[in-house]
Amino acid sequence: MTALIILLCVILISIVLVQIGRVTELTAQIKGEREVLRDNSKWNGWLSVGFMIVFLVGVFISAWEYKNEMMGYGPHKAASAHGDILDSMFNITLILTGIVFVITHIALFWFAYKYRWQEGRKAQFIAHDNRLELIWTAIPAVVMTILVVRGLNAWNTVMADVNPDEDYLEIEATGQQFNWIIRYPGPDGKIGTRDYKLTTANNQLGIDFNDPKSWDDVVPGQELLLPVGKKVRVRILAKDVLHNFYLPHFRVKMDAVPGMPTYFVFTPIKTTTEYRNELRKYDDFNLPNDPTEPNGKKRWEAFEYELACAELCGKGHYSMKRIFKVVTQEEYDAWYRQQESFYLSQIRGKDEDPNKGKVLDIEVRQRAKEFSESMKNAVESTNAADKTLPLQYVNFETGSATLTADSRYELDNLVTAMNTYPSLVIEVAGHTDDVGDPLQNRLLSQMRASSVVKYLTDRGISESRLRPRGYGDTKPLVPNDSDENRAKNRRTEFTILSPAS
Ligand SMILES: [Cu+2]
Repeated sequence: MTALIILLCVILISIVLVQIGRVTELTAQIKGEREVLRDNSKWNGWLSVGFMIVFLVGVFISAWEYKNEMMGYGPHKAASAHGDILDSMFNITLILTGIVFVITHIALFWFAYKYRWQEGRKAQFIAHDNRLELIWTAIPAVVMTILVVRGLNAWNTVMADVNPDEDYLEIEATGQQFNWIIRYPGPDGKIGTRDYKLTTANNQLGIDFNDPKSWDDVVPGQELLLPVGKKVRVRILAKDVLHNFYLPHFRVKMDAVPGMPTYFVFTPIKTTTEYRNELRKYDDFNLPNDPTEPNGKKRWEAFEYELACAELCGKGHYSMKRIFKVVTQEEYDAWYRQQESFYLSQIRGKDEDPNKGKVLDIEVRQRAKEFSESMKNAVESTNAADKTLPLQYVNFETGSATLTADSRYELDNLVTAMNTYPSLVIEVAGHTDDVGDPLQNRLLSQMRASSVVKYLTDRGISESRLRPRGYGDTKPLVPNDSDENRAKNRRTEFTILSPAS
């Protein structure tokens, strides 16, 4: 049906055009060619002037109408320290090209009117004019120089790398089909090295875990935070094809090139909340974010800083969106403290772990912290059940009461705790599973408890504060019905006897 209507329209318009042509021919015959030419020229001239005015007015009205859609205006203000430099470059280019646009537009249509065909007027021929040549070479040269010099200046400011002694946060963004993997440094502030040859399903970034700097690195889940006012340096990499790291609100855009690391340095200057409050002033942003839910969140409430991939990198390109929340330093610190080390939570003990069987500094520190926290709880608690704590990392050679070398770390924590709470008296208890002779088990557990006590007395803890006791298999934690449960029952623990709080 639509096709038929279109066809009919085309036929009708063709007929109209043919008829207009005929009418013109007829009038020309009646009036005479010259007169028609003069009339047409006059009409064309005036129409040119009319078009010039209507078009120019339209340009300025639409520019005013849509000014809030431009970068740097209204709700599209930059949220980073360098953002205004780039926005002002767009402004200068807009102003200069705008002036040229208006002048050439007026000249084009005014000349069409002024020099229309008139009886007896002849064209003037200019073969060559040095003055004109000079003017139209010099003006664009000066304008281009201003733009290029300003541009270079802006590039040098925006792309300036950080000084090594400066305070900044370095994160790493790796693009792959189809997501961004973001890595934060651990408390050491340094990101560990990588080697693509180490890439596995568990270690997608190919992080080198021989490098101690990588042990505390964090690969956060969906939520990504940045502290406001802090310089951020992003290392940008790609694993497969070309991607592009694009944070439009921060005016950050840089290619992620496979095999060639790039970087971008920027400082977020507005928190997500501050930016939302600015958007709130605009009518457009007070519309519902989801049109099907008129009472849901407004657009300004739903606003987030988005990370996108600005390179058409494949079918799933659209799904490379991530959200960066900009928050205060305190909120950032609170979030950061909750993040787990990628290595300790995902890799430790697996095939990819080159440090299997070794206790690492970072674990010793972490366990010491946990030990002192649970010790504090146990001392302060009034509940009898909380007074018994396991010595999870204290182990003995098979079938003997000799402590393994790595047991010293936790025993040293216990020494520290005994010195922190000088009135503490504890019972050190050894437990076994139900395999073997009960009497032998009792004996072994007693010897093991004594080994622990000896370790403590050797380090200056008074023997009067320590009661070693071997319980053998008499106090299992869980029924001795599987290897796993038996392992749980073979344990060393201690109980705070006094002071009872
Ligand atoms: Cu991409």
